[in-house]
Amino acid sequence: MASETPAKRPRSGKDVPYNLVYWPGIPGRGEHIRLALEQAAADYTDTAFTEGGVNEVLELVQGKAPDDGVNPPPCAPPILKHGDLVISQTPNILLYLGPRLGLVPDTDEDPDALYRIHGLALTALDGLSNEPHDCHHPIASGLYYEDQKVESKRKSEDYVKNRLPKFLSYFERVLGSKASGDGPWLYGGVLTYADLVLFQCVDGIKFMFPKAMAKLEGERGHARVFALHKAVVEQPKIKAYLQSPRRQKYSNGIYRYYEELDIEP
Ligand SMILES: N[C@@H](CCC(=O)N[C@@H](CS)C(=O)NCC(=O)O)C(=O)O
Repeated sequence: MASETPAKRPRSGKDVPYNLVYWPGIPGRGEHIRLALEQAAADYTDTAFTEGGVNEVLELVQGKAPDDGVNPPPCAPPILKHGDLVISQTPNILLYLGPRLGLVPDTDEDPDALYRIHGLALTALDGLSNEPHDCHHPIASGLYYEDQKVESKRKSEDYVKNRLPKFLSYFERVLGSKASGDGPWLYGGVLTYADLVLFQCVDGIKFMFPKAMAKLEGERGHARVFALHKAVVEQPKIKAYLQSPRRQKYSNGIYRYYEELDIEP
């Protein structure tokens, strides 16, 4: 009998719940983890909704925990705790969860798929999450938006005109490639965590730059990308999640709405 790969091995007992540690009040990068857990109907807790949850975030990012001789202190949330494992970095957490939650093809049958899918998730996070964040914080993450408004406008103009269409066109190309397979998904004809990441990025940018996104959607040059967004919304578990109070409103996180940055491309 083939032994289980580390990616699928239960940590300590099959039903160990996942604990997402993230700031309360914004979807933020934690949302990528929530969507994966929700699509898999996984048993999880979320510090955004637990009493004193913010203290758990602070203890971890201030290095007071985990002081267990194994897990290094994380720098920033999202952080995932699963049994005795504590890991951070959004794509790293998704790499861990993907095979466990059935959000990648079987890693025994197609061991390379994980890295292909992960590359797509990393690219979406680069161009459609990190860059939008820098549109309202182009000078310093530690400064207020109000202290970098002029530069934010310049950055957003370039983003909307050049970078956003570039990344949407890239994903349109991926979705039109043979590797995408049948159906609306990025890889192999099945929904993976990369699809959920791209959905969340597109969704956030629709909130942040509605004029640009309406124009790009209307031009039909990125029809497959917008169809993927719609197909994710229509997944029954995601649909229920999006209508639940667990889905937080966009506010002062990565995707923010500032009228002066809502630029026509
Ligand atoms: N590359 C990291 C970035 C983590 C990150 O910047 N987290 C934000 C919240 S979304 C944070 O709290 N950052 C604190 C800081 O950078 O000082 C990831 O993808 O998880």
